[in-house]
Amino acid sequence: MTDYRKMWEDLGMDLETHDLLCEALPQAFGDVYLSQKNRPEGMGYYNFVVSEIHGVRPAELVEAQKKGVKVFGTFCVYVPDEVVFAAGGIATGLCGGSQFWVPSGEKVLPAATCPLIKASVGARLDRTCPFFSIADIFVGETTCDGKKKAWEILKQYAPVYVMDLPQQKRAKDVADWAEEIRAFLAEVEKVTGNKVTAESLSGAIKLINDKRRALRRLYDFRKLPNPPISGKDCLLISQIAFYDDPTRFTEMTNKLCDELEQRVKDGVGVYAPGAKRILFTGTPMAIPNWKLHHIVESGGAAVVGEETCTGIRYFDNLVDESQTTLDGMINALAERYMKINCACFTPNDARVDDIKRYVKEYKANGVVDINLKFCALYDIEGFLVEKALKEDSIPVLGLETDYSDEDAAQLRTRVGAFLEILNA
Ligand code: BJ8
Repeated sequence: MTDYRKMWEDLGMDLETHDLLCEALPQAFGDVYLSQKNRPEGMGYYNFVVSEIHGVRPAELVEAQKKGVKVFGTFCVYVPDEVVFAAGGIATGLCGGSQFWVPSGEKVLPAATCPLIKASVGARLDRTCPFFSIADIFVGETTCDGKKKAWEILKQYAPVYVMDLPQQKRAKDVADWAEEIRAFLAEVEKVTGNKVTAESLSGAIKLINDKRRALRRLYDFRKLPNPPISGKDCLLISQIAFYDDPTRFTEMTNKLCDELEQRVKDGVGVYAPGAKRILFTGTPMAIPNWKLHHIVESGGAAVVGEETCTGIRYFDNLVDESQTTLDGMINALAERYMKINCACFTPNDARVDDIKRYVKEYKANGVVDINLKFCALYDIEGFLVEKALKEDSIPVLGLETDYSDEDAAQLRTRVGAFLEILNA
């Protein structure tokens, strides 16, 4: 294994504290992932990416920076990666999913803030995540109040650019988002020193659409009666999609899908016959937040899909590839991104429709609606989601949690009781 200590030191990281983080991850990954039986061989690539999570990709980013490439750190699936890649930059997702960074985030944020925000800010302040140290600029958005205010704090430590996301979905809002993308493009050109052309943007649209197509292909296997891959493994792949090199990620995911195709032909599935099928809805699960998938799947059920931004919301809907002008492409980007149904929109009936559609497509027996503590958006919208599902006689369990393991036993009990109802 390569020694990355020199790189971490050069990045100004706190090596002592970072060592503690590196010690904990292999144990957690072994317990949750490597303990699974009958995993596809193609998961070897994603195991490797996790085993070198703070090494291999950060080293690539550092090498690219030496050649003048700029790295943009993002926190929301509304930020159009296409624009960054079209300017010869690299976009990398930065949402923090570890409890390890929460205490540091709490030094500058109220404890009553969503763990995703606390961990993301904490990772930067702690100097224990190379991705946060590498990013030349952070790109925030105005999706929720917590994030909006967190950018102002983050700005005291690093350059931050904020995109203003409309909160309704009228034609005027789509046009406003297209304007925001234009302003972002100008900022990206300024930071990178490169011009975005119709040709480069068209290439970047294809690049990111290909990633979406690969993820869609992967998720289609989860619709089968006995999926050839676990929900936990699919979550890991989705999480890695945020920061891996898009070309390599697409290639490796398609390769894995080839293997899954063969597994299906051979009748290989990963679940016991009759395992109940669960669809998750709600807040995103950033790496290494595998908590609820692990609880549900170790309880004997199958997680067959996630209506989250670390799931279907990330890859659903492609950008129209037929546009030939820069303007047309920017409008196509706005159209596609405004189809993401985040709870920050009002009204947001389309999200409820999506969830019902996914229940059918993924043949879910029940829905688990997850909320990260202190996320008012998804918590409040949860009432409408759960009401709509109950009206359609779709069993639903609402859960609220954070990144700590303190509530694991209680969650296990609640999930166990829910599965019993489904099994009855
Ligand atoms: S498009 S879901 S990635 S904002 S940070 S809203 S959990 S209180 S992450 Fe998100 Fe974009 Fe929407 Fe998706 Fe709540 Fe926490 Fe806010 Fe969060």
